[in-house]
Amino acid sequence: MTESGLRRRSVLGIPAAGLALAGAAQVGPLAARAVAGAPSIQKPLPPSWYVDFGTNAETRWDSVEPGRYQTSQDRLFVRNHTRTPTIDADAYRLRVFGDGLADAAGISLGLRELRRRFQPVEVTSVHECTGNGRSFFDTQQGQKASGTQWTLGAVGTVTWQGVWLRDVLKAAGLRAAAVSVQAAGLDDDYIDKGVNLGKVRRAFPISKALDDAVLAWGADGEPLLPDHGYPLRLVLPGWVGIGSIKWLGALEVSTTELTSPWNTQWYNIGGPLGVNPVRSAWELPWGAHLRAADEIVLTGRSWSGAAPIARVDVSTDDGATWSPAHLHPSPARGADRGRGRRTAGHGWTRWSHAWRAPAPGEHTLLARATDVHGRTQPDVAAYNPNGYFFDAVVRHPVSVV
Ligand SMILES: Nc1nc2c(c(=O)[nH]1)N[C@H]1C(S)=C(S)[C@@H](COP(=O)(O)O)O[C@H]1N2
Ligand SMILES: [Mo]
Repeated sequence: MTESGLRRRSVLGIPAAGLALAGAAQVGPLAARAVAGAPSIQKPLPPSWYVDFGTNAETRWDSVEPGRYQTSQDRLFVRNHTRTPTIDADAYRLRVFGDGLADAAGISLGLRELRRRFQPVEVTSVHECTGNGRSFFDTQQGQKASGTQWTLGAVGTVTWQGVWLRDVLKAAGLRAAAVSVQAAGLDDDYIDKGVNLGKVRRAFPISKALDDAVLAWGADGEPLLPDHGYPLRLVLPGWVGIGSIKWLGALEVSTTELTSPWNTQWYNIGGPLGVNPVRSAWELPWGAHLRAADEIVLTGRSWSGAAPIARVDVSTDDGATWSPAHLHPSPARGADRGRGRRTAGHGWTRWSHAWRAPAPGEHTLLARATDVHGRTQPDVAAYNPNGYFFDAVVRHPVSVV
């Protein structure tokens, strides 16, 4: 556990289990109000499910249940720039404004109004941090990148409930001249090296807003947890996680391109990052000990921000030989209830591989996925100082005992 993780756990002077129970019973906000210097993350982070990075928490791949497709919120990674705020859903308003609307003063909407006025939609999509896999720049490629040293667990597949952003923008008087939308969160201002950069916010093109962006109040049929954006968040399916602004407070719609430090200083490699790359993970601990057998069935998942996965090739001998993994069918994509034109978003693909009579000793497992657009995973990911988009095939060590 990290130092800040320990601090978080000892804030109330009660053991981790006690705090976790209190959090579960009260769904967080009360605990947050009660504690001066409240923890960044409110939900319980059992060590068997999470690696605790203090303000961030990574899902352990070896805790993912092979039979379960979606990631439930209690197991979903958390990435907070600041800390999870406590928001009163009854008083909550979303502001939509800017010169991209017929009346630049715009509108403000409460939750009840959002639910009443707009067609509900349900979208299943991969939800992933841009920096997922960052630690492998260091451990696999020998060049460390700055930022949270995630392995591959800053990802999940979530079925979101909400409304299409395009419906709300149209109701707000969207003009044909609009080109850009900026979403801003209600969490604390972000302070970087003593400089206040204001609300966590990021701009994205109007094309994404009109395509499949969702204003989500639920996940898996439950209200959002405080840590995941309660009462309302933006979801940009397939895009870099930073695009999916939590605790959404405002949407600015503009006829000129909007920008923020989260477009220029971060989440940018020669331009603001958009669609997430292709990645794969084994549902195994790092350095797993596997009992020798005639056949070991290994499981994993692959995903791409752009398109569903078409094939996954696996190697159990450090890349000397490859064979296709067996792909499992994904549940029917949960989109297009209501007025949606087409299936929006897509989740990851589960796969398995029967490893026949592995010899006792050390082995390296590899998995390389290709999506239906032909995008695949390279042997080496392109280095960048902030460690985004580590998409190389990860070399996963195991020992057969
Ligand atoms: N308001 C706000 N929105 C935010 C963030 C944040 O710190 N504040 N973090 C972003 C980043 S970098 C990621 S990867 C996702 C993580 O969403 P999750 O914590 O629900 O998994 O939220 C994004 N939205
Ligand atoms: Mo992120």
